[in-house]
Amino acid sequence: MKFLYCGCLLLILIPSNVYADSCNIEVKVGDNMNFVPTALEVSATACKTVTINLTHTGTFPRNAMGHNWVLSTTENAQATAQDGWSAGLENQYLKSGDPRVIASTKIIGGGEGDSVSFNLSDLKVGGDYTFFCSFVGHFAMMQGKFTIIE
Ligand SMILES: [Cu+2]
Repeated sequence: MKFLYCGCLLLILIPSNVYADSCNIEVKVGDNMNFVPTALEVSATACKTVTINLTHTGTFPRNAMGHNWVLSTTENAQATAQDGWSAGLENQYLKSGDPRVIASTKIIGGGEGDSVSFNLSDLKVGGDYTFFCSFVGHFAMMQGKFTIIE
């Protein structure tokens, strides 16, 4: 009797900073100011609705190193974040009812998580969108492209 041994290793290469074709996206933040992954791509054909599951893997509380995940057009992103700074932590550092906000989670601290779902049909394929954190001072570091493909 012969045993066939296959030492083949199947490697599937996926760019580590982009999740394609996923409607349910895990985003990690921590005790420093960055999002993992740093850019997101979703397919409008595959996803009617996108859910962002934001997890804070760090230990600092939300008032010290809190983060949220906010989506707006790239054009509105910086002003939306900066206008949110004065709204305070109790308002998730976003102006109440800000129409520029397409979707947003709560501000979370270490060990916490929050999710947000939104409709892709309201957005444009190929449109210019940016996700960011609206915690005071985080915008410059914590922003990434949100790309919608066919
Ligand atoms: Cu942040």
